[in-house]
Amino acid sequence: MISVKDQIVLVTGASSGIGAACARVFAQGGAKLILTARRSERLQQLAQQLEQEFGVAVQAIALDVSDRTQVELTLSALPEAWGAIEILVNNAGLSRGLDNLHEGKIQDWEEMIDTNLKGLLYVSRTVLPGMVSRGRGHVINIGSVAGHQTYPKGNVYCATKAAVRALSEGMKIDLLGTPVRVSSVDPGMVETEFSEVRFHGDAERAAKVYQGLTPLTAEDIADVVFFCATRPAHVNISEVLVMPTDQATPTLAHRRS
Ligand code: NDP
Ligand code: 8X3
Repeated sequence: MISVKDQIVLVTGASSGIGAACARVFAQGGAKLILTARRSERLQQLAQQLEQEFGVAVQAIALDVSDRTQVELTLSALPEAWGAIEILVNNAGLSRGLDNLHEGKIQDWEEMIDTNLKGLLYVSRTVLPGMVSRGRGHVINIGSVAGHQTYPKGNVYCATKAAVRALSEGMKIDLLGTPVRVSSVDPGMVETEFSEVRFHGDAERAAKVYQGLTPLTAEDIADVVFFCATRPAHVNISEVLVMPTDQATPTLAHRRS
């Protein structure tokens, strides 16, 4: 296992769920954190907590990954001591709606494509050149089981996650010959704000997604991300599919009630 102590780790979408859990696990390991998301108040709170609890330095920066100019300006304006990002966790993402394709809402599609696909690309394109020129770095993309199997009404969300899978593969291929590593961590059901966001704030409908089964927690996924990041330099964990014991495929889950 290699240490992440004093390494600079950038987590996108760190204001909740898997991103916030990743921030915590890297803080516990002594990393220096750059936490980004759109909700800056939440980020500030998390940053304060982690600084107090683990004595690490944290930069909390409001950033909408779907805004290319904002991504480029924000990341290129990092203080000099924070520029050498060693680990990038491309986590920011969302689903919007669960509709038949022929009835889907275009605005939902745009938001998913702009965030899950284009946002990941904008951030990676800005951070990767530094990793290559410094000769060290690791990109960890949060994909999904939805990128492995399309499920009814998941159409565009599944397409964005299939694209993330293809991009992880493409990054690994294009970075061959450099020491930069690329991993994809692909979860099944994780209980976070994900379903509430998907259903545009309908908490009751969101709760039903996890009813009668034991879903994964954000911490379960953060553990796997941390595992990938702490393998020896010659080991690249390329892809990890992590499912709840109660879920076999996106559409096949065991519910007790
Ligand atoms: P949450 O809704 O809890 O967290 C999503 C995070 O992404 C938030 O911090 C949110 O912050 C951020 N985000 C959304 N849009 C943007 C944007 N445009 N710019 C910057 N940040 C953004 O859900 P999860 O933690 O579950 O989701 C994290 C990742 O995990 C996503 O990529 C998701 O697709 C993936 N995933 C989730 C699964 C699940 O079952 N929960 C399963 C498989 C994959 P803010 O709103 O403050 O910007
Ligand atoms: C999130 C898991 O099954 O809702 O990516 O698509 S699922």
